[in-house]
Order: sequence, then C-alpha cells, then structure tokens
Amino acid sequence: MVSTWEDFYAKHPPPQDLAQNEQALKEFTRKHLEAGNKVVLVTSGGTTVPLEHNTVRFVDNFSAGTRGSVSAEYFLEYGYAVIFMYRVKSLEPFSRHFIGQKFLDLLQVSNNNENSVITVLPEYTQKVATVLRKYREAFNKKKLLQLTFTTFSEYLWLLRSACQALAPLENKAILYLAAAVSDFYIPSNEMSIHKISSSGPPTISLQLVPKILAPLVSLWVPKAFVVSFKLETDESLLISKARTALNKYHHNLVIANMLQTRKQQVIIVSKETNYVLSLTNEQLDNGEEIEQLIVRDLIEKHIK
Ligand code: PAZ
Repeated sequence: MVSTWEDFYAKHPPPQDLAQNEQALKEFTRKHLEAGNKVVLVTSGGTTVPLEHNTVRFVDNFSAGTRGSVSAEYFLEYGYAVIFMYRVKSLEPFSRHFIGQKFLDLLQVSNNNENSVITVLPEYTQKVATVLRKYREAFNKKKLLQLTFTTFSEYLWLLRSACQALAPLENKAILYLAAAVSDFYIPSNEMSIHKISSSGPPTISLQLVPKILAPLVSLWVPKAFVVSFKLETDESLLISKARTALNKYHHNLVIANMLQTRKQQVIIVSKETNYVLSLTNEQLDNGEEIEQLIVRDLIEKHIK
C-alpha cells in the first residue's frame, strides 16, 4: 500500500529541530534572493528507516554522501549558494578531503616558550591550506548552509521546508536530489514502541513511501530546475526507469548511475535525449571527480 504525501505529513510528527532549521533556511534564501544569486539545494547521503520508536535498530543503505558533498563544492566554485542537506555523519564538503586519514597524523606539536604550538606537517600544508581557504570563503561569504537529517521522516520534513524557503527564488532555485532515500518504511503507527524482542523471529512489514517528487515539482517549487538521481544495479533498467520518472513527475533531468560504476560514469537523461559523462581510468587514478563534469555540464547546457 502507498500512502499519499498528505497522509504522510499528517501522520508523522515534524523533527524537533525543524523550526530552527526553517529559520536558518528563511534567512539564507532571503539574503540570496536579495543578492540575485542562484541557490542550489543538494541532498546527500542515505536515510534510515527505524524499526522502533525508541530506536535501537534501523534499515539503512550504502550511500556515503560522496556525490552530494563533492558536487556541493563544485557548485560553490561556480558561484552558486548551496544548501547542503545531508545525513548525519555522511561526507561533508571540504572536510571530506580528510576522511580516511587520521586527523592527528596531519599535525605536529612543538614548544615555544613553554607554550605548545601545533602546526600541520609540511607535506600536508598545501592540501590543508587549499581546502581551508575554500571552506572559509564559503562560510565567510555565507554561501553554504548545512542542515542534517537521519531518518526518512526527518528527510521528508526538511525537504518540504527547504522547498518552501526556495520557492520565492523561482527559476534561480536548483534542486539536486542526490540523497539515497528509502523506498520503503514502517509507518509511525505500525512501529514497535520499544526494542523488538528477540524471543521469536519478527515479521516486519514495510510500506512503499509516498512519491515526494510529485508535490515537489507541481506544488512546492514549480519554477525551480529539478534534477533527480536514479540508481540501479541492473543496467538494462537504468534508462527506462529514468525516463519513466521524467514522464511521471515532469522535472528537468534525471542523472542515472549504476552502483558499481557511479564514481566513473553517469548518464544525463532529459525528455529529449540522453548522453554519457565519464572519466577514463587514468583520470580517476589522478583524482579527477565525475561530479565536476556533472556540475559543469548542468551549468553549461541545462540551467538557464
Ligand atoms: O552517496 P554516494 O556517492 O555513495 O552515492 C551516490 C548515489 C548513488 C546515492 C546517487 O548518485 C544517487 O543515485 N542517488 C539516488 C538514489 C536513488 O534513490 O535511486
């Protein structure tokens, strides 16, 4: 059974920090509307589906937030203001460059008149300086607003609020929906209150989530440029599923990618055409990022 999106919002309470996030969204979008800037909402990372109200266990997915966090940096580089809506503890713009590296291994400590002085090791200084400059510039110019979600329900509430704040920007608003949002969930009224007992095998029944792109495109931000993403593992379904989404929701583009090759290749699908963007193995090994091609392609060919 699929519940409608209206049903979903009627039956699931908003997250506790929603009012605070709405205030931040309002201030951010007002400032950029006045300045005549384009604002892109980048969603990133995966949503969880809790199995209990007092959540001990939840269903999750693979997304690390690479697509979203890297793309956010390139949008900033091209002059866009960015609302980065991401899953708690997934990758973030700028700090992502140091994930997988032990933070303390970047630093050294020395003494200067009894005071400890901490500096970045020479071999890392250039990299840290480059990233730090871009990070500071984004925040000093108030070009980046970061907001978090964890559960599927938090994501849907925050997405709607972000759309409401973006609506006055009309076609200067871009939605780049890269988050891996669960297709299934347990409705609030069917969820166990307490930790599910392990006295026997549980039967868990998931429902289909409401298709939120429908109200988003037709009601919430009808003038915005909307890009959704489609992930598949069976290549024969990829383009047809992307096309079906475009025909159903009437948004602007679908970026289709395969789980296994998503860092090297994507297919840009519009109503009229589709074409591949890809990196060679050599480019990939040299640290080039497919997100740079995607963002440049969107800006040069699609976003008016
Ligand atoms: O976050 P990540 O870089 O590991 O993965 C990115 C992605 C595959 C989640 C994204 O490109 C995407 O396809 N998002 C939409 C997934 C979907 O609901 O089909």
